[in-house]
Amino acid sequence: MITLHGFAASNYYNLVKHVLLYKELSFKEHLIYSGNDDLLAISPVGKVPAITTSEGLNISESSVICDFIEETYPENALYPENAGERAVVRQIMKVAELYFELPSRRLIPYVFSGTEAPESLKVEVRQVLSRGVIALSRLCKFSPCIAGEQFTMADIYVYYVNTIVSAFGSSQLDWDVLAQVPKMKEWNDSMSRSAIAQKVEADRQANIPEFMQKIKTQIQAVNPK
Ligand SMILES: N[C@@H](CCC(=O)N[C@@H](CS)C(=O)NCC(=O)O)C(=O)O
Repeated sequence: MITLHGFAASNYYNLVKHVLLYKELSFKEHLIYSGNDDLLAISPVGKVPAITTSEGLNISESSVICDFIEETYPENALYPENAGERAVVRQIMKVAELYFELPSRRLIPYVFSGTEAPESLKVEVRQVLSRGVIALSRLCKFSPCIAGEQFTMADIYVYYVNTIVSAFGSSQLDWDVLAQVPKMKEWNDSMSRSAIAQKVEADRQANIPEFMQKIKTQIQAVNPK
């Protein structure tokens, strides 16, 4: 059985969990936070998520884990058969990671510490997000799925990327980023109504108090009063 390591407040953890649930695979969750030294034995950079396969192999990096799951458990396929179509799906995922997720994440420390991000950083983040908006407007189809008719890994991946864009990018920049990509908000809303997304969200909500306590402890350790 697969073990999924990490915590439910993490969007990266949740996207892998969504894939496992979508594929109806049996797995167990091992609650572990980044910063825990035990995580380094499983995940070389000490980040979550990581999985341990039924053969005892440890794998980290969410997109690598997604590919491993798809290749090992091809039922309920999440990539198109055609190589070109598969590349488009992966392109959407990569663009979302580089131009939506990562810039939005740069604002997280300011949100958690309750401080204002420097204007220069906001300008930089806005520029990168703007490139993401243009690229995703060109790449995404939403007809009805993100890459076209077939539900793919990109639907799951971008949905969880968008949670970070909304919570940190949009909120800090006072700019509704998702609304800039035509049809993205409607698609996002329909994704959030799926039974799997609702289960993942309920687990996320349940983990938030403990996660916030960890963050508070970390901030106090760096910045004792
Ligand atoms: N590229 C990694 C990023 C994972 C990541 O950043 N996870 C966060 C939690 S959402 C983490 O563990 N952060 C701890 C740290 O940055 O040290 C992936 O795709 O899995």
